[in-house]
Formats: sequence, structure tokens, C-alpha cells
Amino acid sequence: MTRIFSGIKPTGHLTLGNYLGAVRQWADVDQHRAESLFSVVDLHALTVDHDPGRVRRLSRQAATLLLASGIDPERATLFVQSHVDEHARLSYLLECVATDGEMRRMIQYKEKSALERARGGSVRLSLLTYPVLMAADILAYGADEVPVGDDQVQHVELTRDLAVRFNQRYGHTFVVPRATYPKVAARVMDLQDPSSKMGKSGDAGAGIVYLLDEPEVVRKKIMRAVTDGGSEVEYDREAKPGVSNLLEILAACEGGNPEGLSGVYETYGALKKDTADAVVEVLRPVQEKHKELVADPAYVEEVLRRGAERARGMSRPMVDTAYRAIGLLPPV
Ligand code: AQP
Repeated sequence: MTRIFSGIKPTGHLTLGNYLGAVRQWADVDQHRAESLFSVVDLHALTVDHDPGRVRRLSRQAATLLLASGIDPERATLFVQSHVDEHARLSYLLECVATDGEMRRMIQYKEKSALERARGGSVRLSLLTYPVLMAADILAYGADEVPVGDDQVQHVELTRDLAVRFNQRYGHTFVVPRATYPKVAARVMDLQDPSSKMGKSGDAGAGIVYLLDEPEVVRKKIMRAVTDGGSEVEYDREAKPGVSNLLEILAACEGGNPEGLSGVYETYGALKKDTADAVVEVLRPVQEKHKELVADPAYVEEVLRRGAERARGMSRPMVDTAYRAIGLLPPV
């Protein structure tokens, strides 16, 4: 059976981008067709300046939102990355296979390190090595597929390269995984700046719709979204990035495709209104379920406890095999 691994970083409140680009696909499709593991990858949240209490709160919230989005713990394994030591164990081995040049070429590293420097901060070494830990997350489980939004494509490519290189040098050990993407909304853009991705660690502004935003807040943000010159409602990412982003969001919410919506609307206002309604409807059941789950923290904890136990059992043999293959003496 196909095995799937994917994760979400608790670096901020989950956004509509995370949901349409990744989480919804995990819940609605992936867990029903494959053996699935979904993780709150909290170690990745330590790569930039962070507040410990906030990371803990966001980790719990992310896990709760994944359950609220429909991840079913009877079907999929849901766990917190730091509860399973194998990720860090394997990451070190992969650091011995990766090169610093490869790391420095990663787009997210270039962008995030530039941001840290612009803020006057220093860049943590873990920000550079973060894609290696991500490779470990995936390879530790022998995952065949990694469903992600398209900002993660380069990291999955690196994971493939590391798996192939390790296998060539030390004997066949890892499954070489491939990335899969949603057909629509693989990159939801910021509503106020459609040239940049809607990211959860961005400055909490009017351009980001959070999964837990109240309906009125969602409506306001969408009605105030930046649009483009001219008045035609056409899908054209280059010439009309703002309108195209709204068409993409609307199509993703309604299960259609954005090209098909070109020419359907006569005004930007009508498009915005329908998009706002569609997003509110998509978020409603998630928000309702989230409220129920928040009232039952013991249930969420038990899901995470069982998930970590299962994840440990799955990753341990793989990581032990890699330790032996690379030349480490087995413990006596
Ligand atoms: N805007 C987006 N559109 C589509 N998919 C997206 N994803 C993230 N943003 C968008 C997908 O969500 C999954 C989880 O993302 P992540 O937590 O691993 O972090 P990220 O990719 O770096 O996303 P963020 O929200 O922008 O976090 P920060 O701001 O901390 O960097 C991934 O599958 C991702 O592709």
C-alpha cells in the first residue's frame, strides 16, 4: 500500500493557504487512499526566533485543527515530530550525505535568512539544515508520496537526491519519495500582496485568512483584497495576480477550476462576495469541530500519544537500518 507523509510547522496560526494547499487534501483524499502519517513538525518551528510558550500553544492548536479538518486518527497516524526521536537521529546521518552548497541553494533558506538579516537578527544554523530534517521526516517512514503545496517542491526534490545518494553509497535503504500537489490552490497568495505566498508566519495582516478567523473577519479581508487594473474578471496569473488568486480560492472551495470561472463574473465586487461566502462555508465545519475538540483536550492528547507510539514503531527499524548501513556499530 502507498505510504504518505506530510507535516505542518507550528510557526503561526494555520492559514487558508495551508488548508486549501495541503490539509484538506490530506483529510479528504490522502488518508482514504493510502497509509498516511501527518505530523506537527515542531522542531522546524525552532529555526527562527521563537517564543517557547507560543510554539507549544501553536503545536496543540495545529494538531487540534488537523483533527477538526477531518484527519481521522483511526485511519491516519497523527503525531508531534519531537515526540519521535528518530527524526533527529536520522537527520544527523543525512547531514553526513548532504552538502552545504545544496543547502544554500534552497529558496526558502535564501528568503528566510534574508528576512532575519533585514530584521537585524542572526541566522540560525538550523534554518540552513532544516531541509535535511524534513528529508529525515519523510525517509524515516519509507513514504512513497509527500502531498505538499508548491513552496515545498524544492525540499522534496532534495529529499529524493539524498535518498538516492545514500542508497548508492551505502546500499539500498530508503524509498525515493515523490511530491504530489493539489490541482488547484497549490499556492494561495497573500490577499494584500498577490506576489507573495499567504504564509502563516507573515505579519498578521489583512492579506492572510486564518482558519479560525470569524466569518465577518474573513469577509472583510476578502472584500478588501487587492485587485488589478482593468475590470475583466479573467484568470491570468501574470497579468491579473489579485483576481486570479481570488478565482483560484473560489474554485478550490467549490471544487472547480479557476479557468472555468473566467468570464463568469462581470465585476470584481461580485467575485469577492462569492469568494467570501465560499470560504466562510468551507471554514464553518472546521471551526465548529475545532470548538468541540478544544473542550476535550484529553482526547487530543490521547490521539497524539497513540500517534507517536505508532510513528516510533514505524520509523525505528528504518533508522536502525540506516545506522548500520552507514557504518555505525550496533549497540551491544
Ligand atoms: N499559501 C499556500 N498555498 C498553498 N499551500 C501552502 N502551504 C503553505 N502555504 C501555502 C502548504 O501547507 C503545508 C504546511 O506548510 P508548512 O507548515 O510546512 O510551512 P510552509 O510551507 O513554510 O508554510 P507557511 O504557512 O508559509 O509557513 P511559514 O510562514 O512558517 O513559512 C505545506 O504542504 C505547504 O506547502
